[in-house]
Amino acid sequence: MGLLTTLRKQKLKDREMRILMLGLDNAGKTTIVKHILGEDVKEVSPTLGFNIRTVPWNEYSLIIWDVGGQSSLRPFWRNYFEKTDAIIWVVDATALDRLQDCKTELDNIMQEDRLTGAGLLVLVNKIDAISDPDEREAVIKIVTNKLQIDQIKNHTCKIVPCSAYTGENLTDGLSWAVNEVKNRLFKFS
Ligand code: G3D
Ligand code: MG
Repeated sequence: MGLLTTLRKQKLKDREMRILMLGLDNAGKTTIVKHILGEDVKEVSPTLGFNIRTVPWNEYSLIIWDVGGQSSLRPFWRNYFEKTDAIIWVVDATALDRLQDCKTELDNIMQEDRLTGAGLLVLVNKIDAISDPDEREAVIKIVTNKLQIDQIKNHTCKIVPCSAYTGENLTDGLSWAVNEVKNRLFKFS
């Protein structure tokens, strides 16, 4: 067992998981964290640096790093990679014209050694803005194809449509991420 795995297992014993939330600006990262914490989702302003929020999740504390996604801030993302257990990558379902930019940034993240192994949850947010189920499905397909989710090999990955406004699928998505960390770290026991 590598040193990194040992350290991560120790953290799990401490009942803490570190989750890095990234994605382009305006995707809804901060609003998602607010919803999870039961705060008013209508009051949100652009994240100029980062927010660290602690979310109690069953027997765990999830330490969520919500980092600003403006292009001027993206070079600083690398400062937050260390000790990440899971990555939540947030995509704006209503901004498909930004998917190329989104893919470029995700590709950069996926190549980062310090993030190797961390589970990847892709949240396609603002799905409440699309009422037609067929259209929703089409959007998920477009995002999956454009981001080439199926070709990501060094991370266990799941894509989930969600809404920070309604809370749809947020619990399911986060549960998946937490279980992925638990399963991965404990399979070495
Ligand atoms: P960011 O942290 O990724 O940069 P924010 O994104 O959380 O600041 O949200 C950016 C804008 O998207 C906000 O609108 C916010 O209200 C909106 N938004 C976030 N989540 C959802 C969602 O699930 N559905 C819809 N329809 N909108 C959402 P403003 O108007 O403040 O810019
Ligand atoms: Mg923000």
